[in-house]
Amino acid sequence: MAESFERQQAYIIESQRLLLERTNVELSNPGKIVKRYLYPVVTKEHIPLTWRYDFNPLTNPLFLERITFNSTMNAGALYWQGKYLLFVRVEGADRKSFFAIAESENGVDNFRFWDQPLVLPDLDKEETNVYDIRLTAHEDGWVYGIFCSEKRDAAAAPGDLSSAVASAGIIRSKDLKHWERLPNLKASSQQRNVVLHPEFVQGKYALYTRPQDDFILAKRGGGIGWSLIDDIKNAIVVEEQIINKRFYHTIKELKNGEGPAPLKTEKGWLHLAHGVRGTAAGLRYVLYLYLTSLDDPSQLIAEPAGYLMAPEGEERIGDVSNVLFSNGWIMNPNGMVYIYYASSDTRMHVAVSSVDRLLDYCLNTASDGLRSATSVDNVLQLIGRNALYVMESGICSRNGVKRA
Ligand code: M1P
Repeated sequence: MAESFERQQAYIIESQRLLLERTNVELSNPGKIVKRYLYPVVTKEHIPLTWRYDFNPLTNPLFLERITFNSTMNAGALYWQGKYLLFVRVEGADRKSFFAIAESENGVDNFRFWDQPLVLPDLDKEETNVYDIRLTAHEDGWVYGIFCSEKRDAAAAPGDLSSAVASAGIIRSKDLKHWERLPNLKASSQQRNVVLHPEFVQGKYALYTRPQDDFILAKRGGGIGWSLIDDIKNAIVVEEQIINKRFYHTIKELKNGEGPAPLKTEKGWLHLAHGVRGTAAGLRYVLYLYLTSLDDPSQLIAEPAGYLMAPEGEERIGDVSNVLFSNGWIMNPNGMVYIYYASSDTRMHVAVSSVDRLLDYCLNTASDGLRSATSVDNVLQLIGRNALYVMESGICSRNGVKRA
């Protein structure tokens, strides 16, 4: 018995050591806007063994897992004291999520969880689940975390154990160790994907919102909203304007949501968001970019047509398949942008780009004309502009095939 315990334990410890120390591999992707990496950066196998196993041979002679986790997904991100931090949504086999911080020196591998999960001040005993936190280092000196706080719909019919209500929970800290919980955001609709803008706007806090009539579907909620907040310690959505709309027959026709807090660049606020459409196989979640004005972050400047990233290969498969979701990215001091995204509600990945590249993409890719005719027109225009260079330079023939 003792021998089996020791062998089992040694094997599990060694397997995890190899996983945590594994070097990630950048995938070559010439001409693409972002570079993906071969391995996910945080999986449920990265979760510390002391959170999962009872190490006492007397109480766990078979060295079996005592607490099982289902996924590590939808992580907020923060660049903190030169390190890349992920506030991972850790979901248990019991379907409940909580937040746990994992850190890496280089942002692409060797993520290690801190000793224990984040313990949120427990304000409301009806709150059943918390997830999808967005971090904002605000100019007021606090680091804010805004997350979805979910509870059963009190108006649900007896026997309906699925209907839920989503609102936005708010915490803040100055050292990431001690967290103050502020009252949840008050709004007239359900809210998910609420994000704090990093600067004051007209002397107020500004929130990106996502009004929704229903727990799952946005319905009359027209897209990503914007609301100025008088008092963050008693945050109320008084007025809300839709700044990034949903459109028929697009990647975001069903719903969309702000990703992480936008990045400030010399050409505007750079936003990452998710767009959702329906398919015969269920909802499809992709990631897209848009740019808003530095003078007025609620004013759209540019939005390339379609998605920046969609599920590829194994990313397509998981608990909720065909989903990419991002609520965390980091712009490091060298202008490199680390996009942390979850695939299919199961594991975390990173894709790396630069501010220059993302701005170039945003400003030089045509916006969505919303019709096939405009899409083909965009292609014709590009062919027309290329004709001169291609013919004169002799690099390749008109259809892009290299000349013999
Ligand atoms: O399952 C996909 C996603 O579904 C929801 O997305 P949204 O907030 O746009 O409605 C969330 O539950 C999210 O966590 C999940 O990844």
